[in-house]
Amino acid sequence: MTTIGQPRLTHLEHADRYGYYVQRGLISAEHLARIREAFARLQRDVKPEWDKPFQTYYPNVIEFDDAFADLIDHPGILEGVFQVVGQEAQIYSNEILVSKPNQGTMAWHRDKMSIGRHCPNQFLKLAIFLDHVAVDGGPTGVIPESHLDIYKGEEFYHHKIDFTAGPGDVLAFGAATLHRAGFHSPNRPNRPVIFLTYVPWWMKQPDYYTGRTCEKLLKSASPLRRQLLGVQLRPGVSLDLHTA
Ligand SMILES: O=C(O)CCC(=O)C(=O)O
Repeated sequence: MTTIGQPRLTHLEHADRYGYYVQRGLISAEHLARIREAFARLQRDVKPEWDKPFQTYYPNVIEFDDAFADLIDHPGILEGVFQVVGQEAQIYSNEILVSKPNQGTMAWHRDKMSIGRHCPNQFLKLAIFLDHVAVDGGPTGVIPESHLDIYKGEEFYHHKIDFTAGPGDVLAFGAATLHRAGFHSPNRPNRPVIFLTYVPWWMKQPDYYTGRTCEKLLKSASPLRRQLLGVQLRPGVSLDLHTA
């Protein structure tokens, strides 16, 4: 967004107004190199939960390698998450979705409408990009302002943004924001994206999320990380008293 003298919107203001926000180049080159190495190993050593012609899905990746786990409490990521979700944020899910060349697009959809209907941005999904994603390379798309009327769908489609990402970019959007993976041309490579979803402490984590009981993660976890994993709120954060 261009600034012409006035302050930029905060992540919270951008999410409230448009249903998403963007952080360009947030993840350092050094961290991205670790992530790429871990992702190559993941593909070699782990059977995906599903492998469809258009998409491959690896859940719970933070348990596989610290390169992924170190994203959950990355200060830049938490800056936006704490603004939007609150200081009592915890992880809801964490996965890698690999879009594959398929000559089509995913359908526009909203995630978890039972949450999105009431508190759209309290279910905040972050797409973290490893590589450049071209407009025909399976870009994640969002529709600005589609979170403002959950009873409308198609009416919004022509306002779409196909997010052409750079390495280390983050695109965050709420449960009621229409989104999809866009056109993925046969000439483009597979497109991995790490998705981290954060919710407030009082929201239930799903059964398929297993990080809360992962010994490997818990043994070295800081109080902040224990909170994010869903174990215990960190000292100074209370549901009855928070200042963010
Ligand atoms: O892979 C993408 O870019 C979109 C993924 C998506 O629609 C979802 O996670 O619900």
